[in-house]
Amino acid sequence: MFPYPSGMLHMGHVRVYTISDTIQRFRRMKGYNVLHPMGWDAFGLPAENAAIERGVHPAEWTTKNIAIMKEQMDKLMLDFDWSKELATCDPKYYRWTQYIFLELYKAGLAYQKEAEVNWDPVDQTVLANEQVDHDGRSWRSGALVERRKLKQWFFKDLLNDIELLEHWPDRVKQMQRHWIGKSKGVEFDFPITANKDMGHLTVYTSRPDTIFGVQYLVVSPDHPLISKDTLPTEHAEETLAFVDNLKSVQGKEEAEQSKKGAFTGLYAHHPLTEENIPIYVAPYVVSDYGTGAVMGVPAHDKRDWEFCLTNKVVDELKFVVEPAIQEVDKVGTSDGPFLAEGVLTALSGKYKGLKSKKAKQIILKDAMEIGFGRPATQYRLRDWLLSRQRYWGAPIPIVHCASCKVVPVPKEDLPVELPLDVGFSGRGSSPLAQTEDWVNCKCPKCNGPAKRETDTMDTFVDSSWYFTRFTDSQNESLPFSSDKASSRLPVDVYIGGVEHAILHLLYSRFLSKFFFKQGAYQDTPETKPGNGEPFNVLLTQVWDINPASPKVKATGEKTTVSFEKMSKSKYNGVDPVNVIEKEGVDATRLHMLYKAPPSEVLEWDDTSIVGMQRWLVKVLKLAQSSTGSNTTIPALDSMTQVERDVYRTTHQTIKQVTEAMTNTFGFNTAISDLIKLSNTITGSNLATDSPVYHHAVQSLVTMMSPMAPSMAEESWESLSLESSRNPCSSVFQQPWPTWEKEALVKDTVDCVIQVNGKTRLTVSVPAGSVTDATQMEQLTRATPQGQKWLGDHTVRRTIVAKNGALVNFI
Ligand code: ANZ
Ligand code: ZN
Repeated sequence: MFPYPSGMLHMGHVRVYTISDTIQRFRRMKGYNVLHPMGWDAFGLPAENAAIERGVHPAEWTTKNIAIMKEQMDKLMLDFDWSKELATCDPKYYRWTQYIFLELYKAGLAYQKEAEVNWDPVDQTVLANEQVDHDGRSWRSGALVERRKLKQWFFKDLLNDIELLEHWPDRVKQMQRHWIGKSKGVEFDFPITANKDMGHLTVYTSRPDTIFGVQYLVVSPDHPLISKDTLPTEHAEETLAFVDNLKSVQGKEEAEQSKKGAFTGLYAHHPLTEENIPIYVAPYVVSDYGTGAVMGVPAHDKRDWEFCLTNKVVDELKFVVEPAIQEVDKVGTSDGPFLAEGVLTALSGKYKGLKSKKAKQIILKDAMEIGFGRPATQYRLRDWLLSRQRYWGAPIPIVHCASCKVVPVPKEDLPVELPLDVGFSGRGSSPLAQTEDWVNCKCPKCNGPAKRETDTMDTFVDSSWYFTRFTDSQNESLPFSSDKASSRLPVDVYIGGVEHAILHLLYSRFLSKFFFKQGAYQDTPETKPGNGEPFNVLLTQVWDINPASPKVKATGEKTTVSFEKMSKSKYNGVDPVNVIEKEGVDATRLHMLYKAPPSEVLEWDDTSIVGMQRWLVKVLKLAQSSTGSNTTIPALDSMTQVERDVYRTTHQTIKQVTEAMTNTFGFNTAISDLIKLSNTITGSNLATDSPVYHHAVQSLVTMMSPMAPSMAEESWESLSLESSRNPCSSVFQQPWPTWEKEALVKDTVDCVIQVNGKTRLTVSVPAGSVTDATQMEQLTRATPQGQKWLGDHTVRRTIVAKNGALVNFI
């Protein structure tokens, strides 16, 4: 995942980029054609804040930050293909983001609708969520922030299809499933009983089996019923005052929390119970889910229960469902609502005794017959609101004309460039809207006077397709060519923080699927370099997810996830550049990879980094000590015992490290295996001019190189000089070492010895001898422990199990 150019890499970046750099160096040495690009998620709020606070132009601020971070990446020895570099704020890039917007518009997937924004009444400006503090006040003016409605742009149909994701981690799929969610239910129409004809109020419910328990109805504060014209005069003032108070963030939060509501003065007729039931308004009902109205069933729904208590709606609750197995004392008490499905009670009239599942079907069928209801499906995912009333983003390529209305900018006129000469006061409408000679334009259709759309796109749009652009980053006639994208996509390994598991990956899937459906690229696995060997989405948990953040309530209520804040708070004070300068780049990289596998939380802590530094020096010394060459490695059966042992460990290590790096991204176990190998070499007393010694050190250095590139290169040079081969060759031009199966064969085996069924000791025995009972007894008696346990007893029977790995003497 590409970074936001904040001006400083944080330790989370260091971790994910070290992982990706390690994988790409490893794969390249294995002969893969790897694309390892980097770019910048360069639009967004902090640049604009810098402009308001310090008077630096966002473009200047961003360019400077990119330069700084690029230098930091170089210091980390991250080997990116800079020829593919892109920045989302570059007109050469956002031209294509605009092009994609127009394609979505053409396909009917981009539309306009009213939605709420945060409004600062003092500065008269729209605020991003990040600019509103915990008390609901503006970051700048300190005014209490209000909610206002604005016409904004949305993308729709963020489809599901999670089941098609083969190689995604289960955890991520589960998170997305929860986020999206599909709800099957029923819409009921309750006729409104008022003297004038007001039609009916439609509610959405997933529990039609509780229809007899409906004791009131509630609409959201934005519901069309809530207006001066519809509300009965004697209630209008009070009700509207209640709704007005919700316009402040604080007022709304408070009312949501306490489930406060107001009576509208209106009633509806319940066609099944024939009762007249009151209609309330409350912010716990949200406007953009279902119909924006619910039927209140306080006996069976938690929120309805709380609402009923807070607002004293009714005295007695109607329990219409009870547990299937009679546990009477648990039902109908004041403990709380009965939430589960069960069996319908006598209060449900002719449906009494039916199980909830059956009752749902029959009640729906009957309701359809009398025109009271119909089946309905709800996706819990709200459409993607992409309008931002900000300057530093890609302008939405739309023109508003008095006669032609909404007109897309013709593709040949793209990019709609951001004007650079604008004012940043932080007050009033966005800088774009205040730049009149930019706003005023000609209608592309009728040539009459028109105005540009002044909203810019959410930066999540920019970052939902950049990986596709990497395959063809210089293309000047299309976002990317179909051939190039098809030959590379989908992305094989995508690495980033798990906090992006939902929004970013969901939006990226949305655009990828759109491209795919449009035929913009094909998935042709047979032509791909990694054919048959699917890679992975790799999400690191650099920090714990703030437990309060990405929780989506069933109602689709607003969630805010603040990534910036989390990364800052966890790593405050740890500047990667300082760490690198103090500890060394290789030690930093190794330490990060060693402390935790990618999927686990890593808290940066440098107390034990000295271990890695010592090991690096040890490897260099080994390389310098080798005076042989690997040209004449003796055949296995003519090696000395010491050579044989070192050779075996070397090949065992090659096998383990290769498998760990290929299959599980287990860099931590790879490092510990490499450390063991270096210990084996040092502890072996093998002559430093032995070709086996050289081979072992060379393999060690080669396998270490993806993780510790500088020390590996230095050690490699030393080895090459000694063996008088081309001293200019780089370790990264070497093929990845392969293991010989025969070299792994052990000439001794550890055998577990039991005496009368109890495990007593292990003995190391020559391979092949273990099936011979007499020899096993001799070998065991020859050890002091064996002496102790067998003593002068006679062995009556010897049982050999597990292919000789376990022997039991009776
Ligand atoms: C009556 C009822 C009785 C409900 C009961 C639940 C339990 P899911 O399953 O997530 O789709 N609901 C519907 N629209 C709403 C809105 N705009 N704002 C807030 N709540 C809304 O949730 C569906 C349930 O969420 C609906 O079923 C409705 O409450 C509520 F024992 O209706 B239920
Ligand atoms: Zn026009």
